[in-house]
Amino acid sequence: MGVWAAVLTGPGVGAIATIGLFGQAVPSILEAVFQPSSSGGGDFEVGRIALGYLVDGTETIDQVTVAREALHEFAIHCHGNPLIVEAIMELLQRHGVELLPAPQWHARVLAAEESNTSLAIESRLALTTVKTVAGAKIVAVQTEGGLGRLCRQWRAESVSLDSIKEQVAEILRDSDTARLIIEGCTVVLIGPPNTGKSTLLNTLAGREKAIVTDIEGTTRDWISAEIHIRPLAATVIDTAGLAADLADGIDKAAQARSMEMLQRADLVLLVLDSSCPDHRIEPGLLDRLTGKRTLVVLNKTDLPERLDTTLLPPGLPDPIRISAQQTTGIDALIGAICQKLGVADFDPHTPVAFTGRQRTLLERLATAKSARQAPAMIDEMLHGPIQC
Ligand SMILES: Nc1nc2c(ncn2[C@@H]2O[C@H](COP(=O)(O)OP(=O)(O)O)[C@@H](O)[C@H]2O)c(=O)[nH]1
Ligand SMILES: [Mg+2]
Repeated sequence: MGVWAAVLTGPGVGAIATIGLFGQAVPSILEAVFQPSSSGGGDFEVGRIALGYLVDGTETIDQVTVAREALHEFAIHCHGNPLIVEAIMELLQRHGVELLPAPQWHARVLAAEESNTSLAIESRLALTTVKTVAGAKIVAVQTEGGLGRLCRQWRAESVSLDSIKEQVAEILRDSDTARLIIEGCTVVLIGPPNTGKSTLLNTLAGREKAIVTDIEGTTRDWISAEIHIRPLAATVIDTAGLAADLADGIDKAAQARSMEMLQRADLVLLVLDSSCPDHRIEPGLLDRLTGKRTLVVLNKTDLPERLDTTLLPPGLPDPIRISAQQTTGIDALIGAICQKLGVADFDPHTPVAFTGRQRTLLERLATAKSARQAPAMIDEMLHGPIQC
């Protein structure tokens, strides 16, 4: 085993930075580069912190603390100037330390602890990027419960391949929903100009983020806000208005980008103006909504309703009535968003795959030709090499 190091704090200037070090040979490297301020400071008992200087020959690089966090795991806390951090990393590299990006370092350190299953390592890593508290809960339970428990049960009870396949199909479906909670989802606001998309984004975000004006086509490009709609973290994207009667070059380009956004959306909110007799939906738009989870939002219900909803194109879901400006109907809209995405009552203990590796293995299980292939795949799920 070599020695691995990574900068564990974020990039840029900070008061302090933390460098993680892992490996059996860390103490001998520290002996060469660390001068403790007090006698006995270089003994490095587990759980102790030593103050001292990192030195490169006769040159002092920085005053630091070194903590031994576990038998082979150390943390150097230095000053946060990126130049100091770089000099320390370069010094360590010259002493044979392998420098890694932080996620890879974490993964290797976790993998070196033999008691960790692959699912446990992936869970610990996913917890560093998860977007919501609800997502953290889902990820955290998959080791002992959820997917981990099921895999162990399949192995211990020699469950039939048919029954495994049935359960896998359900896990894969639930994983799509869980992904929205764990990784966040994208909600795109789309519709003709001036229907109140930017106002709705502002209302959802609770702050002035989008430019709101009554000149048609003001939202020339897209603008987004991260909004916590429990249990979701949604990136809500306000697109340029889509209408057939906007023909100039800039708006054509902005409309093309709106269409791109539409393709990537987990949910589309088609925002219409209830005070306008004509719904003004661009003819081609509905084709592009085919297969997309869509909600129709009738905005400006504080004004007299002049839109005849019976004349809306067929196939659209029942509209949700709101006033983005008066902030009425917003709770119902949020409820409808969660319902539509299937996250409203999602039980965090539901077994789900939360990494590409897990998903690929489940897909292989789902198409396994013979029951003899299953045990190896299940073992790989629990103990196989992880990607990071
Ligand atoms: N009465 C009323 N006006 C609204 C409402 N929502 C937006 N507006 C107004 O409609 C105009 C266009 O709104 P905007 O959000 O820029 O529309 P967008 O082009 O779809 O982004 C602005 O003058 C807004 O103040 C609403 O709920 N009620
Ligand atoms: Mg706008």
